[in-house]
This record gives sequence, structure tokens and C-alpha cells, in this order.
Amino acid sequence: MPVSRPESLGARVIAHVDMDCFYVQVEQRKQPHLSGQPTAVVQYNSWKGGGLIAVSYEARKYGVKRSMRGDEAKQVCPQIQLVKVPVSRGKADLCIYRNAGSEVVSILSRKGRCERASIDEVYLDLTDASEAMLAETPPESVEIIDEEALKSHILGLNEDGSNLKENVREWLRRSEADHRDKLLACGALIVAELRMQVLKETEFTCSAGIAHNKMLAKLASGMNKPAQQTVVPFVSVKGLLEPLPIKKMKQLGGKLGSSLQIDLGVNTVGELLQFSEEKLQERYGINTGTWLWNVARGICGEEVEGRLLPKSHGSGKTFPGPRALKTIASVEHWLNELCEELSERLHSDLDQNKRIARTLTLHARAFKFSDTDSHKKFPSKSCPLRYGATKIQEDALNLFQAGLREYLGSHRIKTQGSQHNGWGITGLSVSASKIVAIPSDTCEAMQSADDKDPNCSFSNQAQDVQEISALSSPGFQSTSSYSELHEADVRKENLFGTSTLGQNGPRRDTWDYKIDEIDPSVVNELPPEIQEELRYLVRPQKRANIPKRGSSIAHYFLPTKNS
Ligand code: DCP
Repeated sequence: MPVSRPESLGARVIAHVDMDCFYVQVEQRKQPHLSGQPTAVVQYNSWKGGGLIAVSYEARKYGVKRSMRGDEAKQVCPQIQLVKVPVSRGKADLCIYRNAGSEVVSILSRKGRCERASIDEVYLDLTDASEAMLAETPPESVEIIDEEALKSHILGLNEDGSNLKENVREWLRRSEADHRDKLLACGALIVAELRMQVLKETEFTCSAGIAHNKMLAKLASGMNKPAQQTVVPFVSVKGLLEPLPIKKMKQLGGKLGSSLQIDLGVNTVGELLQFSEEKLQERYGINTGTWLWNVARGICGEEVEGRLLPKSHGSGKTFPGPRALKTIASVEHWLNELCEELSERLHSDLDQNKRIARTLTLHARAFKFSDTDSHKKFPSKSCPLRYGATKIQEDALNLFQAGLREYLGSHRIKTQGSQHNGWGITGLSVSASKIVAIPSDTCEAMQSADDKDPNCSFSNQAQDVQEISALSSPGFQSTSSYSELHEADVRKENLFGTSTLGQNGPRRDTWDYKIDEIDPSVVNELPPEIQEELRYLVRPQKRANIPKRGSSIAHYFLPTKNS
């Protein structure tokens, strides 16, 4: 449980830790001869040597970028080592990267509340650890400051001089500093130590940002890479934010950022400061308006969620250009592959963590050949999740068909043969969310709920299992009826809404699915097109960002709300 703090002592110490060129480091640890070499990890396909997804810092010096294809990378850096992402079931298998991320999380979580934000990013709340250090061994009392901490970048501290380390040492040990800066100094020492521990135990380097909130910590972690850390003292927030291009801010890279540029002429965060909260609310609604007002002032009350395990699991694949899927049979084939992987991950989550997922969601990206409504998106569809690969496959296919009917509207679906049906699918993914822990004595019963016994879905397990599992929530046990549903029966079971799944005609149950149940780490693992779609859905309108009491960051740029 987070410790509640009085207002006057409310400053928090939040760190954002981001692994450096993560997939490359994982591959270099596996193949040590690659260490120190210009290296990139490619998602291989035959078109121009595949797409680069991670690039080592040695290769970046030659101008190799993630946007390049393998062949282009070879042109700018002929000695580059290209490593292919492992493939399983015809798609990228991210298992080794995910596991490597877990190794890091287990080390970082030793010092405070830890939130796994993506496959290679973690937020830490180090407030308690910093307060404890300040009370017991404040930096000013420590004779020898660790070298790694001395390499910190302190925003606002003059970095030109030759005595940089001395300046940092002085900053960390200032006895006259205010409480907030002293806490950040402790945070910097703790993070430096954690990063060294990560290196020692995993061989991976990482970079970090240390600030009073998540937004600032995240901005800072990318400022000095690789293998460095950046501290954002309270007094430097304004200077950090003011010149930042608005589009660089989290959640402002898309339509909202474009609207700020086009409609309000705002190109930097500093330019946003001229608008009152009321004005922004008038334009963008209460939540988004307040959120924007806060962003401009570096205010972010978002807590670090204590979460080491993913909030959901996902498996996806893209089918770009000529590889678009154009028949139900080919969609079914790939859904089967994706669902098998998802099912394996669900079972290992059940085995290792005693957790079950309750909701299955299907996302797809589609196009129509004769498209009059090219902006229409394939609707995401959800239903209660039944364990067992075959059941997940059946349900996913039914969700797909329901989505396709809605997507095509009055168009007819042909389900036979290989001739084209008037539609194509360029991305498919399935995800499992609403993951809950279950008491250990119910696990065995659940684990037996596999495909061998068609009557043994979680929905009709023994009573105790039903009560504890989310599947006490309404669901459908027989999916054959689902595919026969009329479109209107599958209303709005998109990511935001409440879905109404029909079952055998008369039964109607409500089913909730909320966007914040999607784990950002899963979003990152999905194909780029689907990531884009999800990020659009997770835009800030859905989240008010109201600073919590006790967060001294609320005092940044003391509010002049009607300025
Ligand atoms: N990744 C991916 N596809 C993308 C972006 C990233 O598969 N479009 C994978 C490969 C990366 C990992 O996610 O190694 C983490 O992504 P980051 O954006 O954090 O980038 P890196 O860790 O590779 O580099 P950096 O040191 O710049 O953070």
C-alpha cells in the first residue's frame, strides 16, 4: 500500500528506467562475439532484408536507424551484424526478450514500488527508500559517492566545466538544499546502485530519469543514453518543458497534438502555458483540458502502480501489402496460430503466477477493395475468455466474424473459396485481459480445463472455481450460437464500451471492457499498425490526470489558472 504523506512532505521520487537498445543487448548476451559490434535486430522478411527493430549504439554512429530495412543498414554500415528475431508459428517469438525484461524487473523491484511499463521499461517509486536514506545516511554525510552516481546529469547544473563530477558531487551532498532536492539526490544514488546491480546480474545496461513524477522521469530517461541517468530538480522543470516540441510529449504525438498545433498554434510545451485551464477545457473537454493544463506545468499525479506482471497478454501479426489475408480460411489459419501462442502464455501465467485472464479481445486492421468509407476501422471485439487453445480459437474466429460483419455493413461476406471477398486483413491480434489472481487451491481444477474435455471450460467448472474466477461473470459457453448472432446483438463491444453478447437468443448479458485494462507492455509487442490503433484509443480524453493530494509537483509553476 502506498504510504500517505502529509502535504508538506509530499514530494515523491520517481524513476523511469529504460533498457538501452534492448533486443540487441539480449542477442549480444546470447552471442557474446556480437558485443561491442555494430548490431541490429531485424524482423526478417524477404523484402529488402526485413525491418530493423533494435539498433546498437555502435551501429547508430554509422547512421543506422530503426526505420531502415536490413539492406539499407548494410549500405550505411557494411560490417553491421544483423540478427533475426526468433520465429515461432510463422511469427516473431518475443519470449527471450520478455524473460530478459523480467530478470531486470526482479532486480529493480528490490528498492520500491515497481511498475512494468513495457517490455523494457519500468517505473519505480523510490520515495520511501529516499526518505529512509535521508534519515539514516544522507548523501552529505557520505564520504565516498559512487562513481556511477557522479556521472549523473543534473538538469540545470552547468555541464560545461571540466569539473563536472565535482559539481555533481557537490549537488548531491548539498546540506543547504531543500527537502525535495535532497530526496532527488538520494533517488539518484539509489538508482545508480540499482543500475549497477542490473549490469552485474544480467550484463544489461540501462538509462534512467529521476524526478518528482512519472511524466518528468520518463522525459529525462531518454535524455542521456546509453547507460546514464538524468535528474530533474524542481527548479529545472520549466526549462526542460518550455522548448519541448508538443508532439514529443506522451499522448500528444497524434491527433490531439496536431489539433494543438493547427487550431491553437501551439508548437512547444511552453506555448501551451498561455492558455487558461478554462480555455483548454472549453476546447477539449473537462478531462483533456485539465490534463493539458497540467502537462504544460509538469504536473502529473499518476501513481506508480505496484505491478510486476503484465496486465494482459497479446499475440499479433501484420500482413502488409500483398500478404493481406483475403479469405476466412486464411484468417482462421492465422488466428489459430495466434491463439495457440496466447493459450500457452495463459497457461504459463496460471502455472507460475496463479492468475487467470477473463476477457478475450480481437483486434484487426482491414481494408475494403471498393471503399467508400476508408476511415472506418475494424471494430475490436471482446468476450469472456475460456481456457484451452481450441476454445480460444473458436471464440476468436467468432469475434472476427462479428467484427467483419459490422465492418462490412451492407457488404456481403463470402466465406467460401479463395476468390477475393472485397476485403483484406492487414493486421490481426488477440489479447487476454482482466487478469486476476486465484487462490492456489483452485489452480489444479483450472489447469485441468483444457481441450481434452469439451465440457470442461472455465465457465462450467466446479462451483468454487466459478465463484472465484472472473468467469462467474456472464459468458457464452456455446460459441456456435455466437456466429449466428445478428449484428445488432453484438453491440459496441469495442474497447470502450459495454458489450451485449447474445446467447442462444433469449439470454442477454452485459460485459464490460475498459481500455485501461490493456497493458501498455502488450501494446508495444503488437504489430505497429495495431499499436497505432490502440494508442489512438488510449488517448488522454479517457484519463483525467488530476494530481493527487500530497504530490508537491502540483505546486510547479504555481497556478495562475486564468492567465
Ligand atoms: N521494438 C519493436 N518494434 C518497435 C520498437 C521497439 O519491436 N517499433 C522493440 C525492440 C526494442 C525494444 O522494443 O529493443 C525496446 O524499444 P525502445 O523503443 O525502448 O528502443 P531500444 O531499447 O531498442 O533503444 P533505446 O536505447 O533507444 O531505448
